[in-house]
Amino acid sequence: MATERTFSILKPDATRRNITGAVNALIEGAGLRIVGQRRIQMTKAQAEKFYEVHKERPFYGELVEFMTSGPVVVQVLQGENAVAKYREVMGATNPAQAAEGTIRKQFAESVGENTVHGSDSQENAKLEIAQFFQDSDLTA
Ligand code: DAT
Ligand code: MG
Repeated sequence: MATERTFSILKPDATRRNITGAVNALIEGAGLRIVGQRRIQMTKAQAEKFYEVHKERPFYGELVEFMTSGPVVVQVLQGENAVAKYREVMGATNPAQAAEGTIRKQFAESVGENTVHGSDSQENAKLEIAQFFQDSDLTA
């Protein structure tokens, strides 16, 4: 296993409920290190680009609206097998199907407002990180 990085977003439902610290505790508790973190208000253009892969899906408009409905925390997480590990820590997309102990099981309100984003591959992690961070922003 190699040390790698993944991209994470704490979504507007997390900032609205002031639970970003509680979510970060689960992230760090799983052995992932937050090596970059910034709270931002995503623009519509940023959200549209970020979720471009879903643009033909029926929920795309709703997703972009939600992601711009309040501040988010963009993060880079580093650790052994970070991409797969964070997907495990997040839990299933639909919180009703998320395993016990996962972020989405504990915190997510619905399939649309599901508290966190995590990259689904190393390739996408690199692209997503580059959309929000410069290398010089990141330090382990
Ligand atoms: P994930 O975020 O687990 O990678 P995804 O990439 O399939 O899931 O979808 C991206 C986001 O889109 C997801 O976090 C929430 C929203 N979404 C997915 N499926 C949805 C649905 N059936 N209804 C509403 N929103 C949905
Ligand atoms: Mg996804």
